[in-house]
Amino acid sequence: MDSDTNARLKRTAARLRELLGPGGYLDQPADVEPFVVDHRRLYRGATALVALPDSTSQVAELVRLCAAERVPIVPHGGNTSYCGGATPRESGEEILVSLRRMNRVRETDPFNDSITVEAGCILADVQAAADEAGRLFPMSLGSEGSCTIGGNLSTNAGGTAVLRYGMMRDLLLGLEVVLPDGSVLDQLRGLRKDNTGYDVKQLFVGAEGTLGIITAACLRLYPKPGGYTTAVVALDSPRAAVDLLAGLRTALGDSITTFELVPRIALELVCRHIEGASDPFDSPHPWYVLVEVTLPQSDSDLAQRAESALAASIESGRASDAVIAASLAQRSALWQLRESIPEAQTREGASIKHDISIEARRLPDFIDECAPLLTRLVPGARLVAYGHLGDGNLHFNLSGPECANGHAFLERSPEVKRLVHDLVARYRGSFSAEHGIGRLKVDELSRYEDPAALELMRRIKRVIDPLGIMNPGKVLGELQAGDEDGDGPPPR
Ligand code: 2HG
Ligand code: ZN
Repeated sequence: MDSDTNARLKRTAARLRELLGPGGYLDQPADVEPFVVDHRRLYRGATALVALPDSTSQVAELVRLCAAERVPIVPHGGNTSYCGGATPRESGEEILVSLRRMNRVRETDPFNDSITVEAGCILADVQAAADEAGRLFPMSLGSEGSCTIGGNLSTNAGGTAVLRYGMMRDLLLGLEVVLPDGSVLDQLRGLRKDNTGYDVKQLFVGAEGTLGIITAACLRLYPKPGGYTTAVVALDSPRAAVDLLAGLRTALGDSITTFELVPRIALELVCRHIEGASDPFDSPHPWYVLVEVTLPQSDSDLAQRAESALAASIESGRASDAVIAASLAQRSALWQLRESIPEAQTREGASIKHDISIEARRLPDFIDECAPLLTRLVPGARLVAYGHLGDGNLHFNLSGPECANGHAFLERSPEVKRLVHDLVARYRGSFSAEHGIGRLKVDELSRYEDPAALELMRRIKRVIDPLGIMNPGKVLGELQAGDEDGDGPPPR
């Protein structure tokens, strides 16, 4: 860090301590430590100070102070990013802003079916607040006990109920954002219809903190379910899974909320590594899906129709077998088989992760084409392709060969990623369906994104954040003065 940068950083940190007061910041190495290492331990950054503002006006003032000294800011939620999006860089020049003290539910409105919450609210707490009001907030993720609404919005989180309710973007009604100059974008209202020009609030969804700091949001609620029909269905192939989905949708419409693909190897890893997990079937099957149908309070026949539809799929040969949960405990046990796959894969050893999406009906062809190429590239590597088949989104992960050296396997990561992502591009799919770009996938974005879209993104970034202080280096990478059309942020 040069002496000028150091001086500006020190001045800013001193002003922030004054602004935020005791309890409003962390600056001791041991306190800062959990904020500078990402969830997957891919990155270790550094920061002089973690700011803990407790109001939108404090965030605004904080941003103004940083902008005046051109000190970069990294917004931070529950630290569950898969791509290092909330981790400061190694230089220590950035101030980290955690919204964890801004965790109030501002309003629950059952009439409007909406809830207004601050960005630091933990997702599970928002689900609980909605439930208390007799409603459902449907976003559902493995990390829901620690991820925050600000992070969910900033990464446009997906999860296991997208099929029915959409991604975080679809659950958004209104937004409050502190912009990079410290002004506040106030679109915090619960309107269902608003056609007044560009929908600027949506720009901040999926921007991963590179355009501003989301401080509060108004989110959609849904009727509370009357119950669930939850089943694990055994199948011969991903093609059979896609056919099953088509059949179930015809029979049950959009009451299918979850349709998750699980290969045999994932079930084996879960049974091997996760306490209490067991195979629900007597004999092994090559593939499974976890299906959940959400039953409305008003339609008592739907459970029966769901069970008949599953039975019909077995009779017609589309599926081989099915286990339907008969109690809440069984429902949790079936969910555990799916939700603990990431943990089981981590315990198994080194893995290379992909988060791809392709139109769902083409996924089986993709798997058939990609799997043998991967086996040829890394003999012995084990494909653990699982996830949100109903959305066309798979975690196309690779575990190292059994007993292999983890480091040697991970060194193959660039070639493996290239193979998978090149093929995804040929299928006109996405190399990042729900985990975002962060720092990890910056090069992939510039390689695979449509050049016109990429150029628009760069221009938008320059217009909204001309000083380049918001989460620099993430999503679009470094935007230097002289980039492309030469109007990047001025040199510091
Ligand atoms: C999931 O769907 C998460 O379980 C994690 O998105 C995926 O660990 C992964 O690769
Ligand atoms: Zn996922």
